[in-house]
Amino acid sequence: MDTSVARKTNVPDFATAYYLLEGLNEIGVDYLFCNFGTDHAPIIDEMAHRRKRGEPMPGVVRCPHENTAAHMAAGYALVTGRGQGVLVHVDVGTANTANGMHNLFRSRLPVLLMAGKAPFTVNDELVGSRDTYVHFVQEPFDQASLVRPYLKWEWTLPSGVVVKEALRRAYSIMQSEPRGPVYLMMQRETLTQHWTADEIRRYSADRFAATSGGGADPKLIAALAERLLKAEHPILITGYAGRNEHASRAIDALAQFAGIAVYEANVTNNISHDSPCFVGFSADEAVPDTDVGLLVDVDVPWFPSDVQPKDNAFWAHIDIDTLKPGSPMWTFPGNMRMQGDSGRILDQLLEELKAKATPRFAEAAAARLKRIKAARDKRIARAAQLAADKGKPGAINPHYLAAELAKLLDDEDMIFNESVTNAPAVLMQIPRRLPNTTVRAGGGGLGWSGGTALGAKLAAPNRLAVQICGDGSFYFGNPSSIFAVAQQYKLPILSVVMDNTGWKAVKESTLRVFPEGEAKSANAFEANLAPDVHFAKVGEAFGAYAEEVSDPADVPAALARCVKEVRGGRAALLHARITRL
Ligand SMILES: Cc1ncc(C[n+]2csc(CCOP(=O)(O)OP(=O)(O)O)c2C)c(N)n1
Ligand SMILES: [Mg+2]
Repeated sequence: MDTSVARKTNVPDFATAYYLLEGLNEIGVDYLFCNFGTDHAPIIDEMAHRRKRGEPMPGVVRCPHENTAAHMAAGYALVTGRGQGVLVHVDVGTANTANGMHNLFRSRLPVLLMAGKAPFTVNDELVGSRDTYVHFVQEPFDQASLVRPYLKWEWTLPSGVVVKEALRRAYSIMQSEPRGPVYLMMQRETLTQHWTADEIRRYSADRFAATSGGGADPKLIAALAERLLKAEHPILITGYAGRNEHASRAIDALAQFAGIAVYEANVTNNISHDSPCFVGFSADEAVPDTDVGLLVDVDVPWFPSDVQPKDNAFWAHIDIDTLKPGSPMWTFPGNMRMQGDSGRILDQLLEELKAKATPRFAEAAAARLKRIKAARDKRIARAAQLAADKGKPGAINPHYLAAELAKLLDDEDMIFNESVTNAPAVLMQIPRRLPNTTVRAGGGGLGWSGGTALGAKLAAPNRLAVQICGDGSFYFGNPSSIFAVAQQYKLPILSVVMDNTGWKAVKESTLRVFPEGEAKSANAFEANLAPDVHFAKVGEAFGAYAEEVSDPADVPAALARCVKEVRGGRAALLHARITRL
């Protein structure tokens, strides 16, 4: 039945799915990362319809697995700052994105997740009624509950007449700070409803803005500047300020002016690793001595089980998300908390400090910079020493492997570091100058680096996107889906698999809790995976260039061949046999 027949008007008349695609284009969704099912028949038909009419709509990237789709949206948002659409199949497809939604939510990355819902009519009352077995079994009571812990907003589209308003609302919420996932569900009968073009209102970006982070109360800034003027051991710890270039520069400028040691804690890189104030990825040695500490955009500045700050230290917490409402527990100190744009707040702080700085302060800051340089030099020497040991055949040293890769990368190239227990080696051996170019997931759901690299590559075709993962993480990432997308959409990424034949993190965790336990006595950590696998063949099955390397002497040439292939337009995979767990 075509409901448009009933309408006697000259105004054009289209299905809701037609306006959905138009609305997505209007809110600035460039891509839909899709895994389709029966729920999408109206959307698929309108995609063809809009294409036939030459009308704009987002590009469609079909992903064999939803994990790829969700993480491609993550990579794209990471590079552009803009959330994209992920379109999946009812409850089952939504369930397959849960790991991705966890990672996006914890990384504060926007995404508009969309899924169909089983049709609500069963007797062909409306276009799109139930017509197949799965429609009767794919309707849970609470579909959104599958991803609700990771959502800022959810809704089921009640009628096509509000489709553009719903999309604008979804977009404003996902793009407002702190950013994150939103979820829109749609039934087939809603998507096939017809509406005339003048019944569908437009909701433009200039009238319906998203909320951004602001500066801080000048009184708090003045009080913090007073503290810093008197500080003897100030430090700054940051986890994700580097998602914003301005904040990265502001941290460096403040640190150099005031002689503050800067540490990074997960998520991304935030300050040039060439900065004289950058001292590494663990503040454990410095925290107990700190008298004035700055926590800037950070989730986990240290592990309280390892280190405790002084009782009388003063901690200022500057964060786009000071409250961490997504976490039942958040334990880190903040004698003063300022929620907002960390770049703007640190600019305010530096201005205030400059106005108040005395010669004595300048002298003390200069003395601190000398101490910081000594700590830096020590760290750099230690990194070189670790990389000098190449390992043995079948047991390549990850430090050496990462250091060799570093030689082949440009400043703009992007690393997605999912090498788990070897992540510190990758961080240490591949120093970066530009912020947000070495990313670790804000979340803990493994299997993210391949999809994220693909999404980043789509957003930044001229930059190399490198996935470095453990063998366990490689499996989690559904690699056949990753390489299929790389081939189909010509998205050449480099995948380096650090294979230690299993889950070293699981073994280490057991040893941390039970250093002398039964598992240790029996040398049974339930961590070994199949030892004789050939990951290169997975890449080759999808036309990627692939190599296996186990002799350290072969590492530089193997890496160079892989990088050359990727820069030439073909995905490449290097399966490296590193020191076993
Ligand atoms: C989706 C998911 N499942 C399970 C885990 C638990 N987990 C954390 S680290 C790890 C091992 C990862 O293995 P691999 O990538 O080879 O790194 P390695 O520990 O060997 O360095 C596992 C299974 C997780 N974080 N995410
Ligand atoms: Mg492993």
